[in-house]
Amino acid sequence: MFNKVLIANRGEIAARVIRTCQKLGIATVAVYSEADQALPFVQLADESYLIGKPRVNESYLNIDKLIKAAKDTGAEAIHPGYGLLSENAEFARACRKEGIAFIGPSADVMAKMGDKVEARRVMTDAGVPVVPGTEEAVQDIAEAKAFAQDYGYPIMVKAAAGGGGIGMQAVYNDEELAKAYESNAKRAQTFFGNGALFVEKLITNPRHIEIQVLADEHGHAIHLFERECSIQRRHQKVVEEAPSPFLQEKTRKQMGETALKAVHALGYSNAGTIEFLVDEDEQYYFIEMNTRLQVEHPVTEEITGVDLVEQQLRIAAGEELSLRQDDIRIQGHAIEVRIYAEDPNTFFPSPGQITKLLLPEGEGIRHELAVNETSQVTPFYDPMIAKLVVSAESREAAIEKMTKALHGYEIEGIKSNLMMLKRIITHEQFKAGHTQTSFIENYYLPTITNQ
Ligand code: MV4
Repeated sequence: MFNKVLIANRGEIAARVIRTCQKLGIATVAVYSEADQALPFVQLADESYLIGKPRVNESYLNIDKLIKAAKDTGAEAIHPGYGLLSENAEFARACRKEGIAFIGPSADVMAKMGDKVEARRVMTDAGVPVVPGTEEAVQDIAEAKAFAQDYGYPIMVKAAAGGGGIGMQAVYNDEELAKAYESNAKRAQTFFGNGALFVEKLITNPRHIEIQVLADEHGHAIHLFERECSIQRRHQKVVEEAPSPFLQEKTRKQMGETALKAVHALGYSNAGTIEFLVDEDEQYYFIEMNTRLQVEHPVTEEITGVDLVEQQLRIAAGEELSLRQDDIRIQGHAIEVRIYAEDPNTFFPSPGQITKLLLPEGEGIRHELAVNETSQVTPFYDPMIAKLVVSAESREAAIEKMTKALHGYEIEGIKSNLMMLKRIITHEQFKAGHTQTSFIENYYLPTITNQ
């Protein structure tokens, strides 16, 4: 096992990774920007290292500075967290070239999964169901139209280099397709430096269900069942839970086995997530693979008892998985909500000085925090300041616990989405398990002024 690990990230996930390192007796290095000096994760680490100005290009996205920090501090491995450089193959390559272990899969697999057309091809070859779509990037509007002619509208235009919904649009006829083609090619070029597009059949009102996997460097892999992440707003997830209230046992089993097929075909190692869209008939289709630890990983930890960060560290250190598939059982139900510093009416980020932070405590309540009661929320980074995770023996009990916890949660000084979260969690449709991706559009009307 490593003696010292550097965390190339910030906020709640940096703190999360540091906690597991401490549990395993691994020394930690936090890197931080000038804007983050006073945040809890910097204090929590054994050593902290200032890497630069607040802007991410001068700090958390600066590969040279991160490698230098690891060398200066003698860190043997880098944990990239999520977001930032976590799925950047060039970063993984740079780390390994310098003899630093990158806690994630091989750079080649990361690059493959980053290309959505390539990912579809790999999955198809492995026998994983993908959404019907073009096998290659389309070369022009005519090719996209030809697909629509063969398969029928509506279809989805997507960027080959895409992610997070950028460069993606549903279209219902030739005219819309022509417009969407031009604008999304441009957007994709701007965001990803690659304007290539492909098209797929539109899956209407799907659920977003993802399978967590762990795979070691010796060819062993297990899955840790699913997370349901359908409740989101503009591709920003808001509520996640495990297990899914929707899946039948038979589908759950099939999806787990499908995910393992994908992992073995890829020669994947470390923690990963296979994302599926699931339609009303429980048909599931691969859409993307995430080659990192995800924001919502705690709900899986809560229902399986597995520390995913510990497994990542062990795998990256070359250990064999000691967990067997039969060891992994779903125990109870877990729900996570993401707490954002944002205006509840406009959904714009709402930075500022926190003046009060009161956290509900109790059995089955877990906090992942980027801030404390004296923190400043700056405008430089993602406005997610905390996650609240509850677990209980059943979904009903978890909803009840979450409702109580949210009512005991107080943040002052900044605006937050706490009110929206309370409304979602107590909504009849949520309680009934009707958690399609259109949930917020359908049921959440932002009429409130503040929490
Ligand atoms: C889709 C889809 C419907 N049909 N693909 C959104 C982000 C990206 N990972 C894929 N996404 C979608 N792809 C086809 N062919 C609907 C979505 C989608 C969505 C997916 C998961 C969670 C929330 C979503 C919200 C809107 C659209």
